[in-house]
Amino acid sequence: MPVVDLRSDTVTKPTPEMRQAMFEAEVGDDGYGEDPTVNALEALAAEMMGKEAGLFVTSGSQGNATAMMVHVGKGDEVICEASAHIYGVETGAMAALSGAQPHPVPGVHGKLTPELIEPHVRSRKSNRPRTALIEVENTHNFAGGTYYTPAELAAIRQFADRHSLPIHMDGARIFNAAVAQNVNVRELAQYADSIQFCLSKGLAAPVGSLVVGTKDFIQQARRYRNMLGGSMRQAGVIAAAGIVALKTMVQRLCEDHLHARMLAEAANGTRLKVDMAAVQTNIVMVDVSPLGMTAVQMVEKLLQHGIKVNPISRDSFRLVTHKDLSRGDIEYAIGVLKKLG
Ligand code: TLP
Repeated sequence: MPVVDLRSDTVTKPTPEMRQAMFEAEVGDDGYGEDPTVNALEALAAEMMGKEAGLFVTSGSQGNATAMMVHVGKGDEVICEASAHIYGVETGAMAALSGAQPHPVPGVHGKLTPELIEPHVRSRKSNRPRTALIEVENTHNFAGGTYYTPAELAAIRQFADRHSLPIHMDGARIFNAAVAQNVNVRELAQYADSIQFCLSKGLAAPVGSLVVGTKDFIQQARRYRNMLGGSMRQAGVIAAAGIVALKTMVQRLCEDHLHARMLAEAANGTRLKVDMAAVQTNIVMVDVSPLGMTAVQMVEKLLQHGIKVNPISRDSFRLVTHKDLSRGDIEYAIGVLKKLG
């Protein structure tokens, strides 16, 4: 029986080219700014995103945490979407590490708009938390991989400027958003002051994320990264894989998007329900409630057929496509979904 791992794109393994680059990487002590491969990765990331500087961090969570520590502090509030990763899945790091509290706002397909945000911007009374940041997630994980268009981001940027609010983008999967819309990633990045994006999801590097922003922002983020124990010394060994990821793994994401659509259409053709409008990149949320069972029960059944997926809520599970799944794997998974659904 084949094993088809649709739990996450985080399960992807490094490519042979990445392993070779890791083997050959020139390294130095990054604590002194002397690792040439880390420096090259940070410069490449900044350049690709159209920002002044970049910082290599251990993970998406550490990237978001350092960005929060720079942007906000005690008594501040961060407007984010109600099912944002930074709010619900990062162990409460925002509050614990920056001192700011999240202010969750339900979006549409995980997306905020100026109209949705406006009522939540606090008045500047002395007994109110200070609205200090808008956070957007692009693509949005738990809304099913939905993306913001450049126009939607431009509208939020205009609103943020009117209220003198910076924007942080959790762009863990920003390249999925760019490839799905056939736009340069800079067109999405230009609307955010800071961006965190992951190398170790669809881009298949073994470890790491980057934070990009102004030179001043990154200088401060570097201090907080140290505070979190994220100074990694000869990190060129892993940064080398990140460079290969950025140079070779972006365009192929469209294959993951096609696979996600194939799975979604197949699931939707059974009693399982998928909101097809939300199927935009490599994530599919599947509602099992018409089967009269819980997501956990369905996940068990799928596992008996070699299909690994994660339950997301009582009624839904998530399928995530990635480069370590072949067309044959997807076709096998479709067969199982049709059989069980
Ligand atoms: N997402 C993981 C799990 O944590 C759920 C996954 O399997 O999808 N922002 C977004 C939008 C993410 O999806 C994730 C990870 C992160 C941040 C955190 O990245 P890591 O896991 O590198 O800390």
